Amino acid sequence: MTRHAVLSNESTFARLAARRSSSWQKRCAAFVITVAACAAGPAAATLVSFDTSSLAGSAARLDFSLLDGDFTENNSVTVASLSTDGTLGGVDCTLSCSGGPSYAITDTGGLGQLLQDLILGSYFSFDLSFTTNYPGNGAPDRLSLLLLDPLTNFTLVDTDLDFLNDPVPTQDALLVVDLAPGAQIQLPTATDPNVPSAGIIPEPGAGGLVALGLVLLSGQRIRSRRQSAQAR
Ligand SMILES: [Ca+2]
Ligand SMILES: [Ca+2]
Repeated sequence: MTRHAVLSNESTFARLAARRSSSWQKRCAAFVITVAACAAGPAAATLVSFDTSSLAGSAARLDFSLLDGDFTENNSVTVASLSTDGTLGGVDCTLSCSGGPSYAITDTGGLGQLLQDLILGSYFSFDLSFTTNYPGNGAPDRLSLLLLDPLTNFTLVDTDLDFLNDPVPTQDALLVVDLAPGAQIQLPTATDPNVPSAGIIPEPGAGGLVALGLVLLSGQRIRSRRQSAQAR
């Protein structure tokens, strides 16, 4: 092969590498822009599940209540993909609640509430997402989940998530979230009978996907710089 032919092959390779790199960069950039647009929506959902084997066969009522603490109508909670190997029964979504089977509750009027009756199996689970607005007046709005006897509305479980003296009180909750920036899902450390959380799993957040897209872009730039250097 002549020196001219080798140079010609090398410059063809460099052109192809540059074209492929440009195409990759365009695709990665489109991915980042798309995900960043999605990031403007509600907070990423978290999959929450509880092991209800100790109460399997019992009639129960899930009570998701969002109580206003800051005297401002500024927060909402979404409960989606409610699932169990027991039997889902009637739903009451009338109090500052809308939708179905994905439900949104708000703090409009001071209280939003979703009630879901069911016959318990060995677990129930749902996707939870929420806003975290808190202007600093009063107390943060509080979401609590209670597991109740549908006949009496008394709790079926004694838990150590008891906040009777708080501005927004709750007792024997299976889950509590105080809606303020940086809000964390609080779970009980003791339950009687035993209803342990089978785990909370954050769904892939938009922020993480944006970071992944940026890593792909920068990795592609490093590779294309190396290929250009080798082709020279
Ligand atoms: Ca509020
Ligand atoms: Ca208790």
